[in-house]
Amino acid sequence: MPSAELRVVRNICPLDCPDTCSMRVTVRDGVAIGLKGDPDHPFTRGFLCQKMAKYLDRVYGDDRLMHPLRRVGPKGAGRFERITWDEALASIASRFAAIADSPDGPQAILPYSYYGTMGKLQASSLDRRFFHRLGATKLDRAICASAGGVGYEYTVGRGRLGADPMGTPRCRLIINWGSNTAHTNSHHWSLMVEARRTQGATIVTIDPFRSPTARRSDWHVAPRPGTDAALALGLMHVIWREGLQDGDYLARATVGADMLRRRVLEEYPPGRVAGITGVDVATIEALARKLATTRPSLIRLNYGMQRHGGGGMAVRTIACLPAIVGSWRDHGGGALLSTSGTYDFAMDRLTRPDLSPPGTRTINMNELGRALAGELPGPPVKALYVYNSNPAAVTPDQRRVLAGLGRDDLFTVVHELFRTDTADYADIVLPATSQLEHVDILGSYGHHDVMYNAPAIAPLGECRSNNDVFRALAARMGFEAGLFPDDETLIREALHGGPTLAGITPERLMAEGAVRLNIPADYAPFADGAFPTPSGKCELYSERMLADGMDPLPTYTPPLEDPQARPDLAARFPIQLLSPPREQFLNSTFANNPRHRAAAGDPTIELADEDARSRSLGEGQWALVYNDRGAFHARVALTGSVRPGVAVATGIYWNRLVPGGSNANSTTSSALADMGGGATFFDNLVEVRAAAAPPTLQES
Ligand SMILES: Nc1nc2c(c(=O)[nH]1)N[C@H]1C(S)=C(S)[C@@H](COP(=O)(O)OP(=O)(O)OC[C@H]3O[C@@H](n4cnc5c(=O)[nH]c(N)nc54)[C@H](O)[C@@H]3O)O[C@H]1N2
Ligand SMILES: Nc1nc2c(c(=O)[nH]1)N[C@H]1C(S)=C(S)[C@@H](COP(=O)(O)OP(=O)(O)OC[C@H]3O[C@@H](n4cnc5c(=O)[nH]c(N)nc54)[C@H](O)[C@@H]3O)O[C@H]1N2
Ligand code: SF4
Ligand SMILES: [Mo]
Repeated sequence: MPSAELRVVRNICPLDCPDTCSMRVTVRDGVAIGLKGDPDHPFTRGFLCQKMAKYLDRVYGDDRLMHPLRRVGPKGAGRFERITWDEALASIASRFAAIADSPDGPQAILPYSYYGTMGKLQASSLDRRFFHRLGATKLDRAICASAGGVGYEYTVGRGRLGADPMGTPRCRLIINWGSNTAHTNSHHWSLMVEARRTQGATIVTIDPFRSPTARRSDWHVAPRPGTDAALALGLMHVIWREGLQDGDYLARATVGADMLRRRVLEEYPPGRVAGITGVDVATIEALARKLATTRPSLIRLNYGMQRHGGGGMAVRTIACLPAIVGSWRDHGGGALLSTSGTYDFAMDRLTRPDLSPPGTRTINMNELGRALAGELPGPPVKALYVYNSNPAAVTPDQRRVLAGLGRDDLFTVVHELFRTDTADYADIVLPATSQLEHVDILGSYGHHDVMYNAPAIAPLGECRSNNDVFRALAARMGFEAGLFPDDETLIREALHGGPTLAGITPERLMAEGAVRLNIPADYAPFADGAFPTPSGKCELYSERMLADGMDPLPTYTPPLEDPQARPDLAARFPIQLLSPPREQFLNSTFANNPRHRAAAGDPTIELADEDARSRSLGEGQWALVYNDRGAFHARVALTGSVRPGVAVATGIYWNRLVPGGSNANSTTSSALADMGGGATFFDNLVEVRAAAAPPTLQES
């Protein structure tokens, strides 16, 4: 017998990242020994980011959970004993059945998940069916993209449609607006750099933080946090004042152009906008002229400006710009927030919302702390089932989240690959498979391919995929077996969608790995001026917004916690804290991996020199960052990356693994944004002071 059989299997990066890379896994005798970016995939082009390049360390990490566990210590202490799957499933099923039969009913059970994996199967199929069938509370998954998603939809219409990133190399102007593209969307960044090299494109970044992307751009514009709508309205003022608008496109493809023109000319002169945004008049004028006179131009809108009280309106306002300058006309031009709406997956067939009893309540995942404290309407939350997420680290208002997770009367299940901060609070921990160990199909929110993830290796230890667990739990609960079919059936159902999926069969996906949606090579969604809105046009004026109680025209909505809007609060907490992701981590994923942790180092707080000086803080010194919600420790970093009054603490660290035992989410607020119930992580006033070197809670 040959001792070494080598196979190469096509896998897809499952992480919550717009790039959705195609990977090649080399397997010998059932063990993955190599992993690299697929050289044949047009977006991946043979490279993976530094986070995933070492994914095999994670798959085979010593700290992988390998069997089910039951808690033996106090909640949060992370002390467990091994149990069998049979015991684990029996105890979950009996507890769920008891709660469902109690006067509180099944709505006292709350699922909590996000996108630890983006796979259609492992992130949103049998899990949803299971909880819908159970009658559990529904979760509004609004932690990331919902404010901007709603604002964008009001403007350009149903679905998240945007520019084709494959057209980016054609662009001559690229604006990264609230987007740290070089780190958070690195394959798109490489196409931007290609545009600079081949077209002489100018790359602009609009960000209060001199982010790694801003540093590598040709032009960095740094508004005060949460003031992007005002900046966009100022650009419109200059464009109309100087007659630089695309009159033909405006006339045939928009509604409300005259009303918007009047508003910006009257209310948003550059002098006023400079006062709101902190961006000087000359810069506003120069940027407006550049945008209106350069084609093709792309605005890569991302999540930075959404995580503020006025985040929905900010995205809605910026999304008007391409129609005013006519940049939707070009392949690669216009705006790109997400490509996810281009996919016609049969999501309702997969998730079966019809199984959920009418009138079932929904809880916004940003309000987990309030939900666990019993502050929301409806029955108390008696059981929590967490998968694909690490709420103890990622959810705002962390002190309250942890207090809730610590409740002795709460029954918590955590299905995970690792003993996360959240798992420490679980009654039952279940071991999950990695992407190499299960099958899935994926869309993307940064390109336009459908991808097939073939299992490369058998599940390690006793690990089980999300779907395998929900099938087993459904059987224990006596649910109809037909609702919980095998993964192959689910793939077929998912692909039974609309026109962009026509001709994309499981067989084709298995053979080709990745297949572009049924859209033209020079896809430009609104080149013809038709938009999927009620009016069929780009809605600069929106009747729907008026009906929903909002200003129907773009406007500036100040942040909830801004020194101009809340001088009282700013008197005590004068610094606006941004806490965006760090290069080495994907949200809190990888924050436990030794190599990634070493590269990231201790948590930092980047401050303006004068803010540090006035607080007697020096480079590298430990500081306490705090407000009324909580506090965390970080080392002062004087990087020249922020203006006075703004600070940046990149994350997301695990509480257990950082000195002081809490991360930046101990200060963030669970207040919701103006649209979509979105999170407001970056709308956060804090104060900073010197602190003694804090102890780390646990080393592992
Ligand atoms: N390396 C890495 N990549 C990731 C992730 C990760 O954790 N690590 N996370 C993934 C996920 S889930 C997401 S949602 C995306 C997020 O992708 P991005 O949207 O690029 O992410 P952020 O870094 O949160 O925000 C982008 C920038 O917005 C800036 N910003 C903050 N407030 C404002 C504001 O008011 N106005 C403007 N103009 N800018 C502002 C921040 O300083 C930051 O540099 O990235 C994905 N990719
Ligand atoms: N302060 C601050 N907070 C933030 C953000 C920020 O920028 N600043 N970003 C926010 C954003 S954009 C997002 S999207 C959220 C992300 O929040 P989360 O979705 O909670 O993201 P992660 O921290 O990556 O946690 C995902 C977990 O899923 C697990 N997992 C992976 N695959 C599987 C699987 O197949 N099965 C199971 N059961 N588990 C699996 C991983 O091990 C990991 O622990 O965080 C938000 N929190
Ligand atoms: S995290 Fe993003 S860039 Fe990195 S390998 Fe995954 S999809 Fe690609
Ligand atoms: Mo996200």
